Amino acid sequence: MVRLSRATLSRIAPAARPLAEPRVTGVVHLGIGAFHRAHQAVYTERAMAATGDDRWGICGASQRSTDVADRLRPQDCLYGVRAGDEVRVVGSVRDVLAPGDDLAARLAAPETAVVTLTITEKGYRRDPPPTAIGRLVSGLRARAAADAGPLTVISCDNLPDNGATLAGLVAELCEPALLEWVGQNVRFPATMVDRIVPATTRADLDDMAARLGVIDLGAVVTEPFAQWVIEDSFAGERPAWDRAGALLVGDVRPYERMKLRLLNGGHSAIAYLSGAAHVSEAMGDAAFAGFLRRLMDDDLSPTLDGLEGFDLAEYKESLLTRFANPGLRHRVAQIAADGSQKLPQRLLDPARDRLAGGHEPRWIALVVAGWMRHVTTSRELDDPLAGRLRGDATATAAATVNRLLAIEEVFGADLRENRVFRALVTDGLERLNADGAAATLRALDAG
Ligand code: NAI
Ligand code: CS2
Repeated sequence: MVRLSRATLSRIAPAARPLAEPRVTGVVHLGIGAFHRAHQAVYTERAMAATGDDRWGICGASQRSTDVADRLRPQDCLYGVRAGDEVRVVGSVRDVLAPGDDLAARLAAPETAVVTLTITEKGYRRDPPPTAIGRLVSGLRARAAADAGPLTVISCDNLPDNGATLAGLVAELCEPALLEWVGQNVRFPATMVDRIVPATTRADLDDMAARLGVIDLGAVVTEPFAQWVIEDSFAGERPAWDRAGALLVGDVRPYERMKLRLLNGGHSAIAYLSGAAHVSEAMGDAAFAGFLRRLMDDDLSPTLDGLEGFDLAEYKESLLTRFANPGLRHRVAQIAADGSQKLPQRLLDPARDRLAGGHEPRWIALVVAGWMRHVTTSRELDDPLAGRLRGDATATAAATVNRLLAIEEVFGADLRENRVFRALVTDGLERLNADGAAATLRALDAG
């Protein structure tokens, strides 16, 4: 079988061919992983197709490994996206920079008007110095020197206030003159991004080759659903993402909280308590599905506001249906990774909100206990704080809770001091240690 490329596109069914062929590369993307390829790149291609404005080709950059560049470059940066049974080759990515390539020059190019990022939650840590953001700042410096015009920089990672968070980290790395230029020329809109995109497997690549009739080493598999809410605050021009289904709004926060807490918080609950290998299997367990509903209804939904007129009940039902999708082989291990960077916005912020109102967030506390069990018992812990999280798996629940609550980067100083929270997590961990997750959830279900 031949490899996917512009030269072999004619072998592919017309309905699966790219919708657009950009002439100019107006977008630079940092962290060209699976999610970007199935989300922003798809919106951008649809925006070009809807308007005929072909200035929005994407130059991806993957500065930590050459893997994506090695896969996409021989394919002219084309790759297939499968959502359910629908397959299409996406044409918006035009180039992929590998480590060592001149990213700053791309960021300083006048045709670049937008930069997007998916560098994972840990890409925004202050310690060690954030290297992707360091490279972004070098690019901004080059752009200021070249007087190349305004730029909009959009974090598409699952963080609260991702725009302001990124702007703050950039500011910390700028000298005064650059900071002034950034203040006048750069905007950092906030976004809520949503589409479940599991890491591609060998079987996915084989399946894509069978469907397309050509070999595609950049393929991604996702769900039909996609959502993108963007704060309408741009420094200059942008792709017509609104014509591709994105929502441009004044305030992203209500959507972002809802998604991070219900979807991502629900995902983390599956990761630490279901015992399943894949998300959809967890949903087949009635006791677990019941627990998930209680977590959402009792502990997470009451912390959401600003959603007047929005059908939250329907949103939650749709999440349960999306999680149950048997067509997505979404490994819970992928979600369980980097928990120290995910729990705060997904579950600890809502726990704070509930505690402040005098409520006991017991379902959240049980997931936190599940995470504590995970970090103390996993043989291969995938987390930037792994060295500090690992501990004696035979320690008492109280000792483990004490040790982990003291990690301020995760729990702040407030949750460590909160007696109600501490007691709930300790009780949860005692139950999990004594009976295991399945029996604990069954007992709660009955009680
Ligand atoms: P991926 O593993 O395919 O790609 C991750 C990218 O981040 C790679 O380019 C990698 O080089 C880069 N990266 C990893 N660690 C980094 C660090 N410490 N500093 C800078 N860059 C780093 O993952 P995927 O699926 O593309 O997801 C990336 C992020 O996108 C997620 O962490 C999340 O914030 C966001 N996202 C993902 C969704 C999904 O379902 N996969 C959906 C919604 C958002
Ligand atoms: C997941 C998310 O990996 C994880 O932690 O919860 O990446 C999730 O798939 C997306 O946010 C869905 O939009």
